[in-house]
Amino acid sequence: MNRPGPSPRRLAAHVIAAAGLFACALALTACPEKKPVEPAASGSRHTYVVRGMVAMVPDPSHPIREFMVHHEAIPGFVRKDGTLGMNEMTMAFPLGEGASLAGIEVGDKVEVEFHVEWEPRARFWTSRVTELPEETALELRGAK
Ligand SMILES: [Cu+2]
Repeated sequence: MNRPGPSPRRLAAHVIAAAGLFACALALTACPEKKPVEPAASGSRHTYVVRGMVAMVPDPSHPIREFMVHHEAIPGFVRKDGTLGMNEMTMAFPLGEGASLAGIEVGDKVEVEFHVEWEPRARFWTSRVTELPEETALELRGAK
C-alpha cells in the first residue's frame, strides 16, 4: 500500500505525540478493573508479542527509529505498579538494535516483539517486526 507520507516536520510532531501517548499509557498505573499481581522484581524484563496494523513508518531518509502500530489489547502487559493490561491503541514502538522495518508499509498487519524494563529506569524497545498474511483477522475496532 503506497500513500504519500507526511512531511518530516509533521512526522516528527506525530512521533512526539505518539511518544507522549505511550508515556501516558505507562503512567496509567491505577485501573480498578485490573487485578493486581506481584510487582516485577527489580531489573526484570518482560517480553511481549502483539499483533496489529502499521499506522506509520518513518521515511528512510529521516533518522527516526520509531514506527507506529494500532495494536490489539495486551491483557498480560505488566504495568509499573504490577497491575495488568494494555488496551488496544495506536502507539509508537522504538526500534531496538538489529530490528528492521524492511518491507514493512503502512497498512501491513504485523506481529511485534517488544521488551519492557521498569527498573532501574523505564525502557521499551522492539526486537522484531514480522509481516502477517493480509487475511489475518485482527481484533481491532474499525479494522478491515
Ligand atoms: Cu499500547
